[in-house]
Amino acid sequence: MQRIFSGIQPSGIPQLGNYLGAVRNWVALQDSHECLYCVVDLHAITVWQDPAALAQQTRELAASLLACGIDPKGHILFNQSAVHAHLRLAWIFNCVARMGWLNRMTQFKEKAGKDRENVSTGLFTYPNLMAADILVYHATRVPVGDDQRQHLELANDIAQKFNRDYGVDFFPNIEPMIMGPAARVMSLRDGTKKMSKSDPSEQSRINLTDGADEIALKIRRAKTDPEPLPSEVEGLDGRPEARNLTGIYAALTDTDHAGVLREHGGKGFGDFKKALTDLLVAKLGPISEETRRLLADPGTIESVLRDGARRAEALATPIVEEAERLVGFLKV
Ligand code: AQP
Repeated sequence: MQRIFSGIQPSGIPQLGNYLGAVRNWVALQDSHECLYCVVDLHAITVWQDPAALAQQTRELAASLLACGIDPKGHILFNQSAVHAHLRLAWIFNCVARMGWLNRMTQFKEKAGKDRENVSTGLFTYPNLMAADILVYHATRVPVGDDQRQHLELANDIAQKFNRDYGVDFFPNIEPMIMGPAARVMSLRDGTKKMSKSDPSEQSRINLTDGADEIALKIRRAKTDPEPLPSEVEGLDGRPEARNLTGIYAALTDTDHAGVLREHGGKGFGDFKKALTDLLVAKLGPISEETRRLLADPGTIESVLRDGARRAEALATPIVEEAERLVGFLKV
């Protein structure tokens, strides 16, 4: 069975893009793969996190993943800071990766924006830690949203350079698994910007904890254009907001843009938004309810994470120790 690793940051409440681009696929992959799913709190602090909120966000995210259907007994669910092997390998990778490679990362450019001199060095070296997260388990498949493709290419560059530098065939090649019509869900306020849990505008995203009224309001306010929905997919060209809403609908009904337009082409946004709201409420309602139920017992969530960390550590330790031996560290 192939081993999968994937992570999600406890940097806020998980949003619809996290669910459609990642978590929903994580659940499906449990049937056919050995899965490690990680709440990546080390990554989260690459941008400022309120210390009083971070631990609770970690619990909330774990609860939400369990509510979505992650199975912590058949697979492994844990928080990153609890398994030190990630950091040991990340340091080695900091010394393997080249500045030029990291300089090309579009996520860094987007997140740093004009304030490049003032962002943390952790934000810059984030892809090296991400490579370590995956390779410390010799995982070969990584289900992620489309936005992470470039980071996975970099992880492969790091693995290959390590193998070349040390004359070994130690780290495997990683294969991104980018799935579904909603591989990239866009902001409800701007169809050219990705939906994000840390977007300052609450109206830009659907949170997995939103109730029916919040979902209805956010979809009603979602930016659109004055034209009705087209009947053909080509009619979505140059209409990013229309494409985004039909993409969300398609992902939730396991169809594609063409399928949605066959059903809704020619309708105005008023009608389509009503149908989309009903669908979102039906799909997300049970998740938010179960998340709330789990959060009432934080001790159980913590013990799930503790057990996952123990099992993850047992897999990662021999691999990081071998990497350290290859590098030439003296074991005393
Ligand atoms: N809008 C999105 N569409 C599709 N997939 C998405 N993912 C995130 N946003 C979208 C996927 O969710 C997984 C976990 O992401 P993450 O939380 O580790 O980091 P992120 O991609 O930076 O997500 P956010 O919500 O935008 O977080 P913040 O605001 O903290 O930066 C990844 O597989 C990602 O592709």
